[in-house]
Amino acid sequence: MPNKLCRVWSGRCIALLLAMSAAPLVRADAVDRYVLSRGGVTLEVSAPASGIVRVRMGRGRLPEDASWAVPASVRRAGQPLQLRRSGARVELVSGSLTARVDTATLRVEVLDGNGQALFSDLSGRAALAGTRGFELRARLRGDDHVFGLGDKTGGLDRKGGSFVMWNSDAYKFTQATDPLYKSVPFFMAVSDAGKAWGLFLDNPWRTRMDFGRAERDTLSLGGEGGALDYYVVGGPTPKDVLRQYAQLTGAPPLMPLWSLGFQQSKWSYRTDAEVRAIAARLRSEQLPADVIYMDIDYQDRARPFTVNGAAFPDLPKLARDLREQGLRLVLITDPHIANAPGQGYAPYDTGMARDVFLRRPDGALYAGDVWPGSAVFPDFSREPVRRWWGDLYTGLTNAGVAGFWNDMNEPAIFNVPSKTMPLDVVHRIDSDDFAPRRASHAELHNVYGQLNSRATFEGLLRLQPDQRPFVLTRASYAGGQRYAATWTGDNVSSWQHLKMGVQQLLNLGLSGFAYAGNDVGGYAGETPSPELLTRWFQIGAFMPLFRSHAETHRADQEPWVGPAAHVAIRRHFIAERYRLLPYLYATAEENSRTGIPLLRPVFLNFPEVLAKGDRLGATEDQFMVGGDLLVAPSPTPESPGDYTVELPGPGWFDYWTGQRLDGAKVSITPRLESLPVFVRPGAIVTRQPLVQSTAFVPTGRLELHVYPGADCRGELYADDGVSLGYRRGEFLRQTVRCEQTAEGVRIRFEPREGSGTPWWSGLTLLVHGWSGGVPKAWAGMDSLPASLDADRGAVQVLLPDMRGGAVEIRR
Ligand code: MIG
Repeated sequence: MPNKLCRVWSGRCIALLLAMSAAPLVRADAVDRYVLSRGGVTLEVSAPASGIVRVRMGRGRLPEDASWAVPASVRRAGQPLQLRRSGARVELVSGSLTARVDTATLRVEVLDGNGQALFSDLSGRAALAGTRGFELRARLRGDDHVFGLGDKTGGLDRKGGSFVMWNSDAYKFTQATDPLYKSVPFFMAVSDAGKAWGLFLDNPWRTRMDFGRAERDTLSLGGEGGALDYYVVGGPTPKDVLRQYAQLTGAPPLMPLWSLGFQQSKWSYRTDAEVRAIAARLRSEQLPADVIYMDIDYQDRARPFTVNGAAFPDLPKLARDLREQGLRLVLITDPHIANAPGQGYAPYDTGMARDVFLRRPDGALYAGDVWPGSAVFPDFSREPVRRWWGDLYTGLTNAGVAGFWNDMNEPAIFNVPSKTMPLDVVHRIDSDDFAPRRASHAELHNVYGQLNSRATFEGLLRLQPDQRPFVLTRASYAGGQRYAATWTGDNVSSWQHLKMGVQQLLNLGLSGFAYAGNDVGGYAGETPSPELLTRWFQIGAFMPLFRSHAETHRADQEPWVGPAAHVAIRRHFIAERYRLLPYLYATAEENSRTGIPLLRPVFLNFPEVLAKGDRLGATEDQFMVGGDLLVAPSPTPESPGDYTVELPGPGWFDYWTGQRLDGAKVSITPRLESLPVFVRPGAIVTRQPLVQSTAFVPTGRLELHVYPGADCRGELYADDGVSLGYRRGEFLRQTVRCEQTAEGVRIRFEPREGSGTPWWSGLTLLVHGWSGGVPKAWAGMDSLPASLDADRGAVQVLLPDMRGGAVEIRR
């Protein structure tokens, strides 16, 4: 046997090193991938990017190289591996990572640059000992915390837990419910020292991940079918892991700015008049808002892509009139198409004509009961079907509907114990670089929602090529963040859910899904008390998606419901979100480039907090928005006693007063009207004048709040908020830095990127941390007036729009 086979594939030469190679290699060789067969099992190690190792294993031969999560362009962009051989071991080096393969057992160990094992597989080829699927055990370090896995409940740290990936409609889920709506088989392990690595198991079948629950210090990954195909990423920081995961599965596209505004939803606003009344009330109450949702009851007999003409006689006019008030419509469009032959129902008729619906193994159409009664289901695993689906949006986008909501796409089916379709329903995959083939629903179940939202997203892009699509999906799979935002489904109006929702969104952010929200106020159960609703609005105002929603047949829970004092508090927090939009939007833009989420656990920005013993527990209820704002709600919101907030270090600021705090511990006596928020020393936070909708461009000045400290910086980012112009350079991005000088503070404006023009006429600079003494002198600019804002402990200076240069404030 030759020890190297060279064959041309994708225009490149791939070196295959075979097991029986005779001559041991004496020096490191560069190979594109490494393949070895032992005992009927074939292993492949490759590196799609430096610092990322991919491992595939198959019975006999390797599994099909295709994926719903990792695009072909990424999988095929192999980085060379340096191959070293010593005895029974082969080492493959990719960047700072080394994959060590035991050639007898096919065990794989992945080591970091210091030779420390991150991932140590204990199974090797025995992982495939069963007749199908796999069972892989690996070592889990005792001090590793585990995060990710999407919207699952349980604590922030997944350690000690066991989880199943199986997309499920989980009405009124609890702390103990698993599985939930989404399957994201990706986790990050972070040691007490803040060192992180990650693993993505790319297998859409029903899988299981156990983090030391079944067996101490042991990670086990099990799958019922499909390929053993996983990626190990090496960090070494938690943020690096997220960047690497985004290299594989993509970062969310920059969403339209309006989707960061407040969104009001309800199952269901049933008539044109009711929607108009909601809009009018939002405006008359001065409650800033951007979106009103229409749930299933706008449709004719719950049939997707129809409108009940009696209740909504002129949808285009409704959409236009709302637009004038700065409000956009988002409409639900479920995947279940009414099984309504011969009734002139176009989605059914055109779908049948093109044979888009799923069938049983015997060829009969599969039908299941959902909202329209008997319904049929598009096979989204076929590209032509996704195109057909996308075209169904023509009428609604022409009517002026701005965004779409893909619900029930686990898919959820009524009146069957499994709550979904039979597993032997046949998909006929025709997509990406998959070989066209028949596949069971058992294989496609967990990607059904992802492919449904992909079809919607891609369809909207075809229909409105220069508009950023907004799609909200309930179910998804890894990589689905490229197509849609999500929410955590049917939560309950309870204090426990208010708390749990934070953890769910943090872990969604750590799993690629940066745009996510919980139904504010809670969806199911008893209607929230005024206190619960108010607290939910306060916390919701800092969540990536801020959407109020509730089940049908419940009392109203719009922000104006309840005592006036409560409404005033909710108004204040919604308004604060709108003031903070420049900061939130800059964070969203960063996310679109890096995959780093908007909502972050404290350790993501400050990995060192993990080392402080029980600090993870202490920080579980806290969260950060971007790199600079730390929000610290009560850990026991239902019975508010005093509590202590531990900040990552000293010198932080109170966001609301602007005052610098003394130590790193703050004692809080909860008051209904306040939610403690703190600012990192070194932050530069942008704020804008209050607008009632992102459709109304603010006038006046952009506020730059400077909080002096180490690594002092902030980002200005602006674009038109809705088009893809930013991809053509039509944006404005500018880094602002500050440094403490002998005499005061210098603020430096770096040169601008992009061709965009700002809405602001100038800047209001607020430098916090000044307790007294009006600043004496200015350098860099001539005679600008400075004033002391004693209440906020800040010096305030009005600046022109700064395209570059620096100003200095001297004491
Ligand atoms: O069977 O469309 O999670 O947000 O209001 C319930 C009606 C179907 C479930 C969604 C919920 C939505 C509801 N839907």
